[in-house]
Amino acid sequence: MIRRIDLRGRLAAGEVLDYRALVPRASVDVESALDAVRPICDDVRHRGLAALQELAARFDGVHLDDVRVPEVVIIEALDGLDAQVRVALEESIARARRVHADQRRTDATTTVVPGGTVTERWVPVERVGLYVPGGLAVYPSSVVMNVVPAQAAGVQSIAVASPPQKEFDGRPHPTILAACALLGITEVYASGGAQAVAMFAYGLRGESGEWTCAPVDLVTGPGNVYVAAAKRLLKGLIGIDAEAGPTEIAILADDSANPVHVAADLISQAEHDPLAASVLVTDSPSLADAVDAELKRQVAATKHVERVTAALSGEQSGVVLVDDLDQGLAVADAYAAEHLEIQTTDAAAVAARVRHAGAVFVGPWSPVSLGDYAAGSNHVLPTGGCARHSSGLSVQSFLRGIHVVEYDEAALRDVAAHVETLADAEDLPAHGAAVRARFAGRDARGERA
Ligand code: HSO
Ligand code: ZN
Repeated sequence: MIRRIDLRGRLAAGEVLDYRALVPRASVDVESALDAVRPICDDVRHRGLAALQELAARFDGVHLDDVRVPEVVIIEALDGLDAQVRVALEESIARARRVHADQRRTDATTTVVPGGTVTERWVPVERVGLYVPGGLAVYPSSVVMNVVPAQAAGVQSIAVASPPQKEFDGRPHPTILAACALLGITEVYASGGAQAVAMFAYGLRGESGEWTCAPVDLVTGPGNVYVAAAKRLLKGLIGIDAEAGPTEIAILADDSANPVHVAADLISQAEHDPLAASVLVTDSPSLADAVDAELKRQVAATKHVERVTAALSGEQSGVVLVDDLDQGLAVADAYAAEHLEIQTTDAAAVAARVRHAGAVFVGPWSPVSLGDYAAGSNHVLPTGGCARHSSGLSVQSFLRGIHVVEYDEAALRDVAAHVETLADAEDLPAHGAAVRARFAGRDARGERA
């Protein structure tokens, strides 16, 4: 069901291995979704609610009177929330808040020279739009993972959008609304896909021109390829977190790993999407065989068997056999998985050597599902190899660092010649003149700091 890539012996045979090209990887073509998304974004920009209504009818099969979910509907969703789900969500929120509170940044002032300071001030983004996908599953946990860091960063205005659901009167799923209520979010829109991102970016006006949804500064949250394409298209007008792709799990395991757990974890993320990627990297052929057998057994019994089978048998999934853990780490780093589990002896030491991963899950008691819901960590993570250059969602995603520069006269005088020299070197003499102008008159009058 899952393909094998056997790298054993190839280094010894003198081959130069390009691990990035060898690891399985889904090809998600955001670029080609741009053509479909462009007219949708334009339509929302120019026709507002009428466009959103037509798009909701076309893509979600619902008639929308209004996109804004009344506050009372959000609050009432809490009454309908299963008591156990509520307790679990509250625990998830509490843990995430603990972790994200520690990510807050304090302003730092550097005295560069006596009389010359640079302060880095951390200022939250003013207004954000958080996207919560609908589609194959319902994700109240993603409400938590988006809202908690935004709130911890001090964002004042937070709006949530999630696709309208046919079976719920064109409103987002009630569990999504209930999660919003638990987090104190009262601005929610029944809008999904590219059109939701466009609504956030351009804003939405009512009949008399007032904002129904004021434009946001930043859009975050996972979504399908159309959401990613809309983010790419509108980036610049708005900030974005990342273009999320299908979820990925990589597991680096040795002989000590339990094949039952490894198979279960591979299946857990395959359950998200037929395009999800599950990759096992191991130096143990016997573990690989045992995992194969376990996958057969467990997949037969899993609920979303079609999705899981499609994901595991897709070109994006595979078992990579390596010579040793060093090569395993090189493969894992080249893959730069959204989630990387380390199931080896001395897992913490192996994990400490990982350079590229969205999040690392260490040892037998830290499965990815824990992080998805209740570890306290964030589950909005870089996919598609973006972990090489990007981080998951955090408080930092919602902050901007502003440099505040303050020099006194003596400190400026002290460095003036260097500024002039560099300005001349760049053939920008007016830059140097702007500094000199401050001293010319004073020097002539014999004034000095
Ligand atoms: N594994 C997903 C997040 C998620 N899982 C939500 C369950 N619900 C992407 O990190
Ligand atoms: Zn998951």
